Amino acid sequence: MKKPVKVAVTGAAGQIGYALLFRIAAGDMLGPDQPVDLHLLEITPALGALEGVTMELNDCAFPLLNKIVQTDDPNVAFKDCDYALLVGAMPRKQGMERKDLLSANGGIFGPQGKAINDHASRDVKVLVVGNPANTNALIAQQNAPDLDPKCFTAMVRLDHNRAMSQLAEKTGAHNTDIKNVIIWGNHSATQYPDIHHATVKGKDAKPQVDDAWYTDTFIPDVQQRGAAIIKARGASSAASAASAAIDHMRSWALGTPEGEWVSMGIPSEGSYGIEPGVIYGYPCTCKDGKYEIVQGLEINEFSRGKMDATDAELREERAAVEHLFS
Ligand code: NAX
Repeated sequence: MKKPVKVAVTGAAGQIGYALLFRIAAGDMLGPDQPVDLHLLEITPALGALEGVTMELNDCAFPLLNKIVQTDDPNVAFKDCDYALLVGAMPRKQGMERKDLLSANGGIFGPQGKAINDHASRDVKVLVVGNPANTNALIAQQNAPDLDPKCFTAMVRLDHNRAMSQLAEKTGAHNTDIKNVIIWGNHSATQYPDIHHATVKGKDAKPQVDDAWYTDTFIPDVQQRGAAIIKARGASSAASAASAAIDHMRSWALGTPEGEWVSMGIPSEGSYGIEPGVIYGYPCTCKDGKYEIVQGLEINEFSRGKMDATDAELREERAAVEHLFS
């Protein structure tokens, strides 16, 4: 059996946390031969609820769960951690402007970025789930100057999985027949779900659907799926978000299959004409614990416009939080 790795999860007593922790402990994220220590971070008033979650984790008697640390101190939570899933965030309250939301989250992700900088493993893999995920990841990364910026990623994998599922349903195929969709840009309504390079059962996806369905149904449905879930369930996506977080980390840690890519929100270095620095959804392949952007994809005029629009939103978000960078 391998040596245990340390996995920090913030917002551990929340609804995504409740769907996420048991799967990490069961080995779904890092494999059936990788024991884990769970470092669970919550705000002080939620420590009681966290104790309940911990009791349930213990009651599962998971063979791979080595140890649980519960804390309200980020310095303890991120100590020597190899993986960090930043789920806890400030929810949008009624009447709150996006700008206020961004700043309020800066109060969480700035200090957490600093604690990661000061205490985590030097090649920690950080996934930000808490919204606005891309810009929260940027705030954390900007407060961790001693770490490689590539340690910080944001989750667009739920959108990626939603796109796969909707394309499968439309074409009468199974999810496993769908390869290489892309979510470009922000995890927000400006995200661009792109099927120009996707395949269904090994054949180009785009000619298998009509243009009107692609532009007027598929793209808005993927963009608005979160709102549709809230309307139907009366609560935001939780199990599917947790599942996507597991997928993101598993791909990053264990690799992507040959010839296939996944979508990850990662620091742009200018690929595909995107503003350097913003955390942007790109098609990525992963190998040996590292990710790389898939280069050289042909971008048509339609895609260019959509990719630039979501880039513009991320630049605006960055401008609203720049004062929070260390
Ligand atoms: P919940 O409100 O159920 O749970 C959030 C938890 O975070 C709470 O237990 C809270 O006490 C804790 N928390 C707040 N501030 C904290 C801090 N400073 N340190 C540690 N813990 C803290 O929300 P949940 O449904 O679990 O969603 C969590 C976040 O995921 C939200 O921001 C949500 O918007 C976001 N989502 C992101 C998605 C994505 O694809 N990137 C999709 C799903 C989800 O909407």
